[in-house]
Formats: sequence, structure tokens, C-alpha cells
Amino acid sequence: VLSHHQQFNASHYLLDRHLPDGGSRIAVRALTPGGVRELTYAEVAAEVRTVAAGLRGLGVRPEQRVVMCCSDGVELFTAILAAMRIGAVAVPVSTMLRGPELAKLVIDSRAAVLICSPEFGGVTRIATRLAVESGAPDLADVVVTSAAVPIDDDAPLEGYPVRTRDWTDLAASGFGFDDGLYATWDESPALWLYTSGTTGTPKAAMHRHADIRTVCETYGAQVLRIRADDVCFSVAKLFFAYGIGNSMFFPMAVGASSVLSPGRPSPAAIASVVTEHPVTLFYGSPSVYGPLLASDLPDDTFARVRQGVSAGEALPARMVLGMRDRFGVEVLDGIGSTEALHIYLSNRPGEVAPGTSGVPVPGYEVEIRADDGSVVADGEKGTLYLRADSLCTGYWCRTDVNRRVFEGEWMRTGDTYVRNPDGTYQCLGRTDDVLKVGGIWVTPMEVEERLVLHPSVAEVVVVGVPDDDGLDRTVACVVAAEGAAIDPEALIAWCREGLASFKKPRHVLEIDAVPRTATGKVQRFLVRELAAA
Ligand code: 3SK
Repeated sequence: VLSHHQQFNASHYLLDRHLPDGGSRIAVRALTPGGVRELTYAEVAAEVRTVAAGLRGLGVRPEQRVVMCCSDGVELFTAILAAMRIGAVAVPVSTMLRGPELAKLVIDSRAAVLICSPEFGGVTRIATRLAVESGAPDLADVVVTSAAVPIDDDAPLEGYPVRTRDWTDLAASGFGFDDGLYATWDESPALWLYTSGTTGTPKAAMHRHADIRTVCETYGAQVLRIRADDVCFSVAKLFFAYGIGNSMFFPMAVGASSVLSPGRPSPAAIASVVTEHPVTLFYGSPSVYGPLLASDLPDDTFARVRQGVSAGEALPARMVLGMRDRFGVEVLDGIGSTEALHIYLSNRPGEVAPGTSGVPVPGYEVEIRADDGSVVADGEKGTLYLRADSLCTGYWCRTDVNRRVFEGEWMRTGDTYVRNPDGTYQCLGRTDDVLKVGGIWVTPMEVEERLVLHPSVAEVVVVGVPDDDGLDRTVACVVAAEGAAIDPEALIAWCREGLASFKKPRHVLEIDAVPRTATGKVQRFLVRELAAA
């Protein structure tokens, strides 16, 4: 009757398709304090069915949201697949949130269930109390992914109209309930990912079941060329769009496996994962490749890695070259977004152009447009627009932002780009960050790239701060390298030496740390506030 709806469930696509041959391939190697927990596809499927029935037993209905604040591990992995299996919406959220921030997401999403790992029990308790007190009538259950640490141990949620459960209770709730696949359509909502972008207010980008298949068939199959014998390790966690694609969608689409690590990604921790496990695909970002190159890890650390990937921010050319020359790893830099679900511009294996984001991923169309909406010529900068099947259907309950960001089939990414004569695309920073100084455009990234080469500088963000006349003056906010002292005059002179004089910062301000979003992006509006103070 409704011929435009195709039945499709991403959980079936990722998991059940691998079961007819026995499901004996390893799907997940989860690192836990007690050792490595390896699960085959058949074992993951069994866990997913248990959690699916449990969620049904709690009363979760299709399209209801299940918020998950969990470390990377088997529980989060299976909870995401279980929610999608029953037609509910998986909402993995950042584990870096504080209680009040998590409460906002619980309220905004109107979640029916909140699942947390025991280490986030305290945050979850605060979030639950705040959410219930300020209006989260749909929240019925809080589930902790452990039998050992009850959620209401030391500060009960007694008196609050939510039931608290542990992982064993969840399984028990499922007895007698259906664990079968819900007949979702490819258009049905599957996954919401909160993004704060650079504006500071988190909004949920809503993804359909079909979007997951799209990123697997495009970036996963045609850029990564992922195979069943690949073993993935992503420094970005599952709650990031980048991480869930790397560790769940791409490997599971082809029957490959991934290593899940709940820990922090120090160079030593990364080295132990990639040397102790047969990792072939390594996904990082500039904030990971920088410390890896500064470390004294042996040069053969990445010997088994066939491909490196980078996203999140433009990867400086020196890191692309450093990873190649020192560790023998070709890193494909790309740019993606939570809204697009994964990477849409990327370098290609064997065709890396260091310092660029490469070319459009097959199936993705980009345009660089001037302020009047016209498409600019090669070599001219403009705002990057994106057209893609995997674009989210919009932000949940944010009509104002939706109307600004989505223009028909196109999305205004807010990134300033230029297309080089060889067809590669180069990031010049955020559209709103480009400064006009003395009537001339200055790209903060160019000044940052110069400053970060100075030995006294660990990190730098260049922003424009309006002076009394409302004209931008350039301020470099600098984090000192370990043991170094910042000398503003020396840094300004350093810029004058390496850049056109108008690009040098007017002021240099030393800051303790660069403020970043949960997805690692620099929060320029906060840096601007620091610089203006
Ligand atoms: O920031 C990125 O480049 C990115 C890449 C893949 C998926 C999501 C994001 C935000």
C-alpha cells in the first residue's frame, strides 16, 4: 500500500546478515580491566536479542529514545544495536558530560530509558534528578550496565518516578518478550547524535536506518575498501559519529571486527592496542597524530596497520608526512560531520595530497559558494555546501536552526573551503572565523600554522576580537609547550618573518588549555570570550 517505504533495519543489515554462516567470525574485542572480551557475531546477536527483549519488557516502544551514557564496551555496542532492532532510537551521548548537561539531553530527547556505565552512575543520578524535577515525564527507567554497582547505592533516586535497574534486571525484564526485529523502514529513525557544533547549544541530528547503509556503501566500501579480515581501532569513541562509523558500521557491514577500548588514547595506550591486536585500520585525528609523532614509540609500532584515517580537523601536512616517513602509515585525511553521519570529503589510498581534505566521497556532492549563493571558481574561497543521502533529516525540535542550515537538498556546512587546480579541496577554517583585518581577509588557520611551528607553542587558536571601532584585531591565544615560556613579542616577530605582515597577530594571550566541544572541535566562541576579556 505504501510502496515508497522499503522495509529495512540497520541492526539486521549490520548483524543478522552474518549469522547464516554460523556467525563464528569475531565481531568485537572489548578491552576490560579483567582482560579482553571477544565476541563472535553469533554471540553479539545473542546479547542484542537479550537487551532488545529487555527494552521491550521495560515498555520501550518503536521510535522512543534510549539515551546511553556509556564507555566503549560490549554493553554500549549491544544496546545501540538492540534499540535499533526494536525500532527505538539509539542516542549515545558523550561520556564527558556533567550531570546538568546530561539532564538537558534527557529532557530534550524525551528519552524513555537512560542507560549508563557504572563509572557514570554519579553523573546519571544528578542528571536524572534534574531531568525529572524540570520536566522529563517520559523517563521511566535508568539502567546501569553492571550487576555490581546499583545506580541508587549512596544517593537514592527514591521518591523519583523512575525505576532503577542493573544489567541483570534488564535481561530479566525481557523474559517472555519478543526479541524479534521490528519492521522499520529505511526512512525510520534509528540514531540521534547530539552535536554542539561551535554554537554551544547541543542539538540532536536525526539519522534514519538508511543513512547507516549509505555510509557503509560509500566511504566504507569505496574509500576505506574495508574487508572481512580487517581489524579496526578508532580513538574516537562510539558516541561520536566518527567513532560509531569506524568501530561499528564499517566493520559490521562486511563481517570485520573492531577493538573497543574504554580508556584514554595516550600514545602508549594506542601503541599497546595496535601491537597486541592485529589492527589493520587505525582511525585518529590531529590531536592524536601530533602526540604520536612527538612520542618516542618504536618506528615499527604500526607495522600491521594497512591504513590510517584522520578527521575532526584538518590534518597538518607535516603530520601526514610524519606518519608516512616515521611509522610507514598512509593517513587519509577527510572531513565529515555528525549531520552527514561520516566523512564526505577524503583523500584516497595511494593518492594522498597532504594538507588537503582530498576529493568528494562517491555519492556525495559538494559546492563552494560565495555569499550571493553563486558557485565560486577554483582557487576562490567560499562556504562549503553538501548534498548527500546520509544527511540527517534535521535537528530534533530546532526549527530555527534547521531553516538556517538546510537549504532544500543542500546543507550549509559553515566551513570555508577552496578547490585547488588539481581538484582537491582545502579547508580554510570555519566560515564565520575568517577575519577581515585592515580590509584584507585573514584566515586564522594560516596564522595558527605559523605559530605552532614555534618551539614555545603547544597549541594556538587565532580569533578576531572587535576593537572600539568594531574592526577585527587578531589575537593569538597560545598554550605554552611543556617547560617553555611565552614571549608575545618574539611570537609576533616570528609571524612577521613567515607571513605577510598584515597577518601577524596584534596581541598574544597565554591560555591554559584550548576549549573544545565533546567531539574535539575548538570552541572558538569561548576562545573569543577569553580574548575579549
Ligand atoms: O569531524 C569530522 O570530520 C567527522 C568525521 C566523521 C564523522 C563525524 C565527524 C564530525
